[in-house]
This record gives sequence, structure tokens and C-alpha cells, in this order.
Amino acid sequence: MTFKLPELGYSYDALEPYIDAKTMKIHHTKHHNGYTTKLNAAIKGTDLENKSIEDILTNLDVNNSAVRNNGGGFYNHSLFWSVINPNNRGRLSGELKDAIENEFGSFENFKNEFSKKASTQFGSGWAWLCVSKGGKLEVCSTPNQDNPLMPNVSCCTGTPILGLDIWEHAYYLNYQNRKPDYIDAFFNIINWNEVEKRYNEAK
Ligand code: MN3
Repeated sequence: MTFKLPELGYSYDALEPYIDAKTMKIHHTKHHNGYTTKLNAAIKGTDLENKSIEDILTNLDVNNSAVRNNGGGFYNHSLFWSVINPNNRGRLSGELKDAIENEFGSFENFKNEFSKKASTQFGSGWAWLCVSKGGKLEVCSTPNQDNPLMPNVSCCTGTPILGLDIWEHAYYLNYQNRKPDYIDAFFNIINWNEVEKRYNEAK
């Protein structure tokens, strides 16, 4: 199987003013496209070629940095575009709302913990809400293009259902050094219907 850069399903300016069109376009057509191309090159002719990306990452040989970095980059951005899809965004409700309130005490507490993970991750990386193996919700952050699917990366292990790209390429054109404002803006554009769908599949 050859991995294909997924379509966003919305226009590059659809997330303004929270994420600007130029950032979205470069991020999708250059960065995500680059990970996709390099992932395909890294698995070509190997036994990973016919596996799903989830399968590849869950059973990752973490010493295989080409697959780790580019497979992570391919998966993470695909997830990211879907959880900020502006169409039929919905709102936090139902079982996911209950689970967040049970786990973190309140939505505000969850937002604070997630934002703290995002703002204190040193250098490039991602912040996550994930469903751990035991079905519990956890927030964590990972460096580079790592994610919670990968074995033995230094954070919660499980299925990510919400992710925020905190590489500078994700926000620097518009926010420069104001990373906290970017993290705050993210909470205005989350597609809760998508996160809830991923939660129901993961738990
Ligand atoms: Mn990125």
C-alpha cells in the first residue's frame, strides 16, 4: 500500500482567524506531504508495505527513525486535520463529556492540563488526549512526531483521540512566539463530533 496525502475536506482559509490560510496551505502541501512521501520511501519493499498506518505505529521498531518520524508525521497530521474540521463541528456532549468530567473534574481542568502539556513540551512535538489501554482518558505530550500508539514512548500509551501540533511550523507565521495564544485558539476550532467518534471507537 502507498500512503496518500489526505484531502482536508475544507478550504485553507476555513479556520481563520484561529489558523491562517498560508500556514494551513504550507503545513498540508509541504510538511504533511513531505512526511507522506518519505514514509512511502521508508517502507518500500519491506514487510510494512501492506500494513495500515495504525498497525505500523503500534508495532513500531522505535530504532527505525525513518518510519518513526515519517509514519508519525503522516498519522499525526491526518488526525489533526480531522479534529479541526470546521464542518459539522458539534459540541462536547454525551459520554465523552461525562468521561472528561469524571477524569479531570471539569472541562476547564481538562483544558488547563492539556494546555499545560502543550506549552511545556520542550521543542517540537504534540499534545494529546488519548484513551489508555484500560479505557481511561489521559493527557500527555510527545516530542517530534511520536504519538501514544507507539510502544515505549515517554507518555501515555493508547489511542489518541485529540492532538495538537505544537511544532513552530504549525503557528509561527501568525503567532510568532505567542504559543499560548495558539494553544488557546485551538479550543475554538475542535470538531467534537470527530473526537467523540474516535473516543467511541477507542474505548
Ligand atoms: Mn506539523
